[in-house]
Amino acid sequence: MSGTLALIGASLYDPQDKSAAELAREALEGGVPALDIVDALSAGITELGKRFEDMELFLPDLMMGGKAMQEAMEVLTPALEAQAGGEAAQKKVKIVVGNLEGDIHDIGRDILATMLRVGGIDVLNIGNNVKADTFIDKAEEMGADAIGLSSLLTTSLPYARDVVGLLEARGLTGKYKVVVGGGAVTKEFADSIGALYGSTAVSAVDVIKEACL
Ligand code: B12
Repeated sequence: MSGTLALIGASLYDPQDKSAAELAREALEGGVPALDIVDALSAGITELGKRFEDMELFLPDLMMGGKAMQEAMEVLTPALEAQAGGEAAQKKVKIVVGNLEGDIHDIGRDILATMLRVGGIDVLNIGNNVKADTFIDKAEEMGADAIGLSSLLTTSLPYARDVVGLLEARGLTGKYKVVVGGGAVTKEFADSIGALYGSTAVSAVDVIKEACL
């Protein structure tokens, strides 16, 4: 099984005869847990990013790998969501999630949205390149408990501080828990703006539930 998983991950930076989506479908049908396949894909895309940074691979490779991962996630999402349920008696936590202004890296945010739903949380996924005040408008409309900010670009990260500042300016501090995550974010950064931090989509479920329930 580990060979299959390694191949799925590697297919993102070293294309194989079969696409990542085809390999993921075969693994799923062969009984490999969907979450293990997500982990393998995440390891593969991390390696792709490293090779891009080291200039072994270039922007077209990054784009192809990103697209291949998204297609594989489309295969896996129904299986992940099928694990949801069993939480009906509890109050449902509601969260708005999106990528900060300038950032269009949506793979991780979509995984986050799926894993939060699997964990029984109501998610409004508002997409890429979201302006700071739009996060707050959408949270107000939804009656959310929390706002989740995703950022993979250091240039987008300052907008997380703007969301916190705008909440204060609009008299809404404390109404929403703010949680940040994504490759550009560190725990130290989250602490510095008074936000919660989730290093992975899976760990974010507990962080958000603990803060909001
Ligand atoms: C794929 C990819 C792309 C694809 C994106 C495809 C897509 N639809 O998402 C494309 C080709 C479009 C792209 C473009 C660019 N990219 Co890019 N990209 C990547 C790459 C290789 C992988 C990102 C990814 O999907 N990771 C996998 C997911 C699963 O991980 P994740 O996002 O971190 O999410 C997990 C957790 O962090 C968490 N999480 C995510 N969000 C949140 C939010 C909350 C609230 C919580 C709690 C948790 C959480 O949950 C996820 C699952 O556990 C990274 C390198 C890397 N290693 O990250 C570079 C990387 C992010 N890109 C980079 C760059 C520079 C760019 C470009 C500027 C390149 C260019 N010259 O044009 C553009 C910018 C586009 C833009 N405006 O956003 C740099 C960023 C450097 C920086 N620090 O600012 C990186 C780090 C590559 C590098 N090493 O140089 N990219």
